[in-house]
Amino acid sequence: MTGSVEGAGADADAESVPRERRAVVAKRVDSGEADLAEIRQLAAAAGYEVVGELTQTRTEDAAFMFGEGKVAELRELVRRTDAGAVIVDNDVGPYQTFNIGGELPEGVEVIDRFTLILEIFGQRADTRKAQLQVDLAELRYELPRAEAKASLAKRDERPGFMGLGEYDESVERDIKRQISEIRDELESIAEKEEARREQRRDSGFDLVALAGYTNAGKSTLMRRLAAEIDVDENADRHPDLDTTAESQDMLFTTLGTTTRRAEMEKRDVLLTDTVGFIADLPHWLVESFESTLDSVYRADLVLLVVDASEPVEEMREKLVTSHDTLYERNEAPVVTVFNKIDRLDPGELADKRGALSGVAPDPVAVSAETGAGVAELRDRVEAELPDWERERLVLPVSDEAMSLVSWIHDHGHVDEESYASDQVTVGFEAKPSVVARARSKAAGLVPAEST
Ligand SMILES: Nc1nc2c(ncn2[C@@H]2O[C@H](COP(=O)(O)OP(=O)(O)OP(=O)(O)O)[C@@H](O)[C@H]2O)c(=O)[nH]1
Ligand SMILES: [Mg+2]
Repeated sequence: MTGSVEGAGADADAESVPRERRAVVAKRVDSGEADLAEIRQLAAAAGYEVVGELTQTRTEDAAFMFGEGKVAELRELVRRTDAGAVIVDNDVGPYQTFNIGGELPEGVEVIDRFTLILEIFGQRADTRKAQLQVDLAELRYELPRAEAKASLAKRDERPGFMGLGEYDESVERDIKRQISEIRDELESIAEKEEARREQRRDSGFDLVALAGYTNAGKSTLMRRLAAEIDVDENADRHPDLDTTAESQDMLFTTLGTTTRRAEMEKRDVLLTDTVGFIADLPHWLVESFESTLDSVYRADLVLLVVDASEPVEEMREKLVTSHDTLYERNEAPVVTVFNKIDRLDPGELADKRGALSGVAPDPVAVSAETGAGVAELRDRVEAELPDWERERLVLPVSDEAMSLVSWIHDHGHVDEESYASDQVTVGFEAKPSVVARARSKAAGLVPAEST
């Protein structure tokens, strides 16, 4: 214990956070009660300490978002808590942001929900692709603001403002040019990734993707499924497995995509973990991160992970939104996974299954943390993956035939292999494309005596 005698520990802790990281969170709703839980989590994920909060239920004020009395209250709260930022969980327009800022003490920043999410993404962007996506989202956020300024300046006939008009038009052009450059680069990255997916499919892998809201437990489940094969003798063959994506009780822990091998009984599965969904994102932000979700949309099977410890209505809402997002672009089968069942008692789980049977007909219940239900999940993955074809080839004995047999071992599941003096028989199951290639390779083989 550091046994301090000087007053309340909480205050002492708060003092150590720099002012610009001390934030007041605020939210307005038209009716009902404003819920600050998510914006608090987002603020924490971005590294802010929430030192005060304020809510209001009323219709939107065009100038200030909140009522003027409430803005005065906000100013007092900011002063009292010595906050350096106000985080507003509403879609705050550029003028509203400016107006609120004008009422606050000098230097206090006004941040809206989307800017906050962008800030988190910016901090976590650790690949070229993630950085490009963050840049793209920022530019798309700026563009309508630059357009508004340019058209205002153009409308203004006063000669002194003409120069400003030209200036702002060039800013707008510059933003558009940067957007198109970033799009080109993202497209070429996407093409490379698509080629890699195809190559992996050709090698006999099934591609399984984890999807779901942020903090549902995707990364923890990924580690669990990958770890399932990482026992004893396999341990040193996959040294990277225990350093997979990190997990924290925090929104948007994972931003990039991570792919790991997860051997099932027969199938060779590549499991991809990626960025989580979050509610109420504007379309430009979703579109900017679209290609991150390509690995989900182009998978052979999607595991939709839901935090089953949340209230049933929240689960329903997230399931419905996730299904809409997925089915719009994705043709692969979706298996719903109820995660964190270690936090529920069996009765509660049964109730939730029943209540959600319309949106999640046959979910697999697991705890990624304890491993409960994970074996059943692996069986479901194998059952839901697109069917393999059966084939039985009789080959002449030759070096080429031997290398074809080992190719088949690598790309499918061999259950019969017998050798006679002049021929090899190999029976196997594999993806239709692999079977087709094995057949054509076999047709090209010539008996040993004629080579
Ligand atoms: N009790 C319990 N906690 C879990 C379980 N699975 C995950 N968690 C916790 O939930 C939090 C989020 O887990 P992650 O695996 O990071 O979630 P995620 O879906 O990858 O989140 P993002 O990367 O932010 O989208 C962490 O604190 C985990 O320890 C579970 O089965 N039971
Ligand atoms: Mg994650």
